[in-house]
Amino acid sequence: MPVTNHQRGRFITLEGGEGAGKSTLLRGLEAHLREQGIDLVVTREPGGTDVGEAVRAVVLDAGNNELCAEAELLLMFASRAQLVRQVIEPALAGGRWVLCDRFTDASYAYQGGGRGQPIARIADLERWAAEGLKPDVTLLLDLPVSDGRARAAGRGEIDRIEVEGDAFFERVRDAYRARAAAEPARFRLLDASASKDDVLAQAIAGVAGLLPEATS
Ligand code: Z5A
Repeated sequence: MPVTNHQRGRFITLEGGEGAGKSTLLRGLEAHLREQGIDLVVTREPGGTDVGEAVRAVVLDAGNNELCAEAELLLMFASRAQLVRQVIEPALAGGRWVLCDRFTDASYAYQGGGRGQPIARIADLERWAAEGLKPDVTLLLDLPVSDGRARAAGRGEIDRIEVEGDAFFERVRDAYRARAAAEPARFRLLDASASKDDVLAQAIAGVAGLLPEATS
């Protein structure tokens, strides 16, 4: 029997700049959703599949400093194409929810805003490689760049994207905020400068409308 729209799972993504607290929030939100009885798949980008994790190693390896912006964009979408087809779509079609640490908005913010890749080119890739898949809700952790970088400092090795300067990350933040303003129905703009508990509470409120009791 075909899966109806009603049975389809929900797709939630987490976005934000460096050190905004996505990994921290992901753990808390995953626990909350599981407590609500949600059957959940948790994944990340780039990565989430064997192929995607291999791509992640290439794009984040600080030794690959010759990687051009066009190749970086295509690699992000190569990982995404695999993740959508191998993990996300099958889960959603089977009624499972998916919680993903970053998705296509990150390409608009980093490769579009940060690297200056044409937005129309990213939109083409989104339609083709990501099957036009959009999250039901995107939680954007917004934080001043200097605060995020201070949080991330001292974590150890710096990856190929983290070596960029503040101006790059300001463009990334601007691009994220512009996307949130353009799609207010999908985005929840979270104040990531609040305490960890407060950020989790903001996120729980942000996804509450997706829960079965809220929609029945
Ligand atoms: N990328 C891209 O360019 N294009 C794409 O399409 C995609 C990705 C999908 C890997 O992402 C890189 O890939 C990323 C974008 C690029 N590069 N950068 N920069 P990632 O998500 O794996 O890595 P990340 O963005 O570097 O995440 P992160 O730096 O690990 O940060 P986070 O997960 O947002 O933060 P965290 O680890 O939860 O928290 C950082 C610290 O702050 C930690 O000590 C926490 O305890 C602390 N923290 C967290 N929340 C709080 C609050 N609320 N208050 C105080 N302290 C806090």
